[in-house]
Amino acid sequence: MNDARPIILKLGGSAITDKAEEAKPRTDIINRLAEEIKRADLDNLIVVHGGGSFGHPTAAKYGIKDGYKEDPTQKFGFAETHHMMTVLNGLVMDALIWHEIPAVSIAPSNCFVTENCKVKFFDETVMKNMAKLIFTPVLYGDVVFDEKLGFTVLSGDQLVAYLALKYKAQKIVIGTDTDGLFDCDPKTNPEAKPFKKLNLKELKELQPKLGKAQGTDVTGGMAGKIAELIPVVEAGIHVTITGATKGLSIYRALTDQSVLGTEIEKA
Ligand code: IP8
Repeated sequence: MNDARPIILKLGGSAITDKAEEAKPRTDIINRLAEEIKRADLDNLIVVHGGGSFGHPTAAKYGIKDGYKEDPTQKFGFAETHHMMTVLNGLVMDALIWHEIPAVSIAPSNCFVTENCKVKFFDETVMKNMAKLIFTPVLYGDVVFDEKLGFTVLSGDQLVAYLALKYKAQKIVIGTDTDGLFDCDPKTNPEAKPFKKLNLKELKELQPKLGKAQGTDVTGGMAGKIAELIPVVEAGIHVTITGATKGLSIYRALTDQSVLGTEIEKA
């Protein structure tokens, strides 16, 4: 990587797609996010996006997360899920390129291999060369080959945590479809209370209480996200979770300004 420790931005699948309908992008939001990324003008940014209604329904239909069960239709499911993710990634890339960001996508299925769903191998050659020349790598939740299971799903959240720990990220910004973490689902409960700040201990206590995502989500929704973040927060990396669907929260979070959302720190 270049000398600067990276800032990692996760664009949640629930923000960039409509999870109520299969393969429905929210192109207006994707475009606004690209505008905010351009405006933040960071040369050490890594973008990772989720699967939303592109990756999850196909992955669920063929049981990709739990591995290859000798069912040949699953092989097509693996290929189709990857393809769906490249379609969503293409829309994200369209917006970034339109805003003149030197973004290049890296398909995790081509450079990550897991073992029992955890990253075992990552070929970082391309990533390192991109960092040297200050490109903006764009990764996404994807299907990957797994040394024990044959294949599985590698979530964008696991990628964020892996890259943050590997490259000692300055900070992580997570854009979701809610303004941070709440004590219950704000989309179904108007009484839901937001958490403005959480430390590691509070995050660990909260994790088992968090609900599953709405719509199909093969990688565990908010509870899965927090499980991935715990080692990152333990390593002292600051995490901001904020809304990506409106306002300028992503721009503000990327440029160290206060946002409506949840700030997570070790102590
Ligand atoms: O939305 C999952 O990525 P996530 C991607 O970050 C697939 O959990 C292929 C379902």
